[in-house]
Amino acid sequence: MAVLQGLRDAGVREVVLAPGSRSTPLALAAWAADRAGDLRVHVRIDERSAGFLALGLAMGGHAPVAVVTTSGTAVGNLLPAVMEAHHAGRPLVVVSADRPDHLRGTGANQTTDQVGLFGRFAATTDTRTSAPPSQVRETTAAVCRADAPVHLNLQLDGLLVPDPATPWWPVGGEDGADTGIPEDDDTAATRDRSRPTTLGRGPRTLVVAGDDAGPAARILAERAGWPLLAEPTSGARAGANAVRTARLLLGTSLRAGVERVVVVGHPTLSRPVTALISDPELEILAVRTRVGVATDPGRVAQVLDQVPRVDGDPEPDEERWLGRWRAADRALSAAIDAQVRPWQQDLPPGELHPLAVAAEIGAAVTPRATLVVGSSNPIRDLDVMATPFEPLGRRFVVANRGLAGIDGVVSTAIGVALARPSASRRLAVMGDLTFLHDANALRLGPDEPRPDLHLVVVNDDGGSIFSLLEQGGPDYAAAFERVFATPTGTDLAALVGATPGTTYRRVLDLPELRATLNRPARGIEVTEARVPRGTRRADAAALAALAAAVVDGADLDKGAP
Ligand SMILES: Cc1ncc(C[n+]2csc(CCOP(=O)(O)OP(=O)(O)O)c2C)c(N)n1
Ligand SMILES: [Mg+2]
Repeated sequence: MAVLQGLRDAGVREVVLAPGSRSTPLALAAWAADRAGDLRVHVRIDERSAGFLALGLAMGGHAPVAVVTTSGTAVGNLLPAVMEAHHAGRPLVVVSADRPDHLRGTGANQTTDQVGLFGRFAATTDTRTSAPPSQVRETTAAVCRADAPVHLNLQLDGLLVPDPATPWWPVGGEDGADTGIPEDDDTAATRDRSRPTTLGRGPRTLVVAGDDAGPAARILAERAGWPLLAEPTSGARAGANAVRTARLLLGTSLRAGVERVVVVGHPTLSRPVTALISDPELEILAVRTRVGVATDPGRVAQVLDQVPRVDGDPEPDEERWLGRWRAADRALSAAIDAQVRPWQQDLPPGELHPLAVAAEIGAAVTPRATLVVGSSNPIRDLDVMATPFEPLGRRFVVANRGLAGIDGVVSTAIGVALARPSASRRLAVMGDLTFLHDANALRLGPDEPRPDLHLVVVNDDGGSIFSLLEQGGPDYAAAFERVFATPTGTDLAALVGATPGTTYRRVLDLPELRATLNRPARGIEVTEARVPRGTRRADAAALAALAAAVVDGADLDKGAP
């Protein structure tokens, strides 16, 4: 009970619990706290999923979330979520039950060395629960951090069940300390109060906003009058300076004009952007993310603690620079949309084009909506197809980009949806393998909180991303399907049908997808959109050619001041 009180003191309101024997006192106290309305408990059978559910709850709620497990391999299953939380700066509190330390190394059942299990990703605080409750409570509260995962390992000894005659949680509720954790944007840019660097005028500058960059990147681009290359989960993909097709435009002659780049957040989605921000010929300024690491894969950047400022009005050359990117983006966006339409029409009935699906998903993110995006092609398709939003729409578009794993995305999406009950709609989109990796996330019991969530599976029966890489070329074709694409042929209707309380629908065309997403979800609704996989390479080449043709064929200075 003292542990859970300590968690509550530190601002924890959501606890994810996976069953076990050693964690019995925690489970019963959590159940009682849930009944009292002091904590919300989510029970899961699979610890890997439980870890990512906690991560999603922490992301959506901007507060630390605890995940409680029993001893042994149960704890090890949390490593992927802890790694992601470490790299993305999310407040995850792992509470693992353990045997008393005198039993370690004796071969006692389900006893391993849990201390230091998460290595550098989360430090362990090894705690004897036989200590006075006030001390356990204080230690617990002190361990929780707002910007990183932590591991509390509890040595539990003796009788594990509480006295049935005394309350398992204080009667009459708990007055938890206020965490002071901000409700919304708490990116590194807004947390650091030191003086920002002021950049001079003149160099042709791009602002690159990667994952979790926050609105400060957009505000810089707008104040400075510079083009903004904002990834879908940057929180900055909005306003007139955001360039939808930036990734493709970097493959054209526009790229040669770049002299300076300001990198905010954690961009990971494309090779052209990585090459740009690694270019030693350019002036690169990279702002530290919330985990204190600037994205500087080429080790060429000047690292800044916060988003820089710029004084004065844009020079005429800077205005022309922005005008060119915007004109190119308008023309290329229209050309891509005009190209995707016949691609869609040429498909057999029932198949959708992945870029058309991405455009629909982007359009479905209405103000105050939430969207969780899986790794792999769905987020990259969104990057090319999603029209930048109008600013201040309070959209919440997130992904696990700390390590870009395809594990745990369904759980993360459920967590984010549960943490944002006032969202106008809750959406998730991911590839088929990403969905299958975490299909256990759908298995939740009848008493568990269930979000209303539209979960779209873009099903191309395998991993299409690899076909865009070198190994997708003709030289490796013989091995490709088996060792990279890994089609599974899974019947998603049957899989989802086997999980009570979850509904399945396959959409056969774009209007059906649109209508589905525009209808409020009731519980977790899985929508399957089948898309082709074999056309990826040809489509990517066609888009690159289209970008070159648009930029070379248009007078981009027309209409510029
Ligand atoms: C945990 C984990 N394992 C493996 C990978 C490598 N990986 C990246 S994308 C991908 C395939 C994803 O397939 P799918 O979800 O169907 O998306 P698609 O590429 O087809 O769009 C894999 C295996 C990863 N990112 N994370
Ligand atoms: Mg796939």
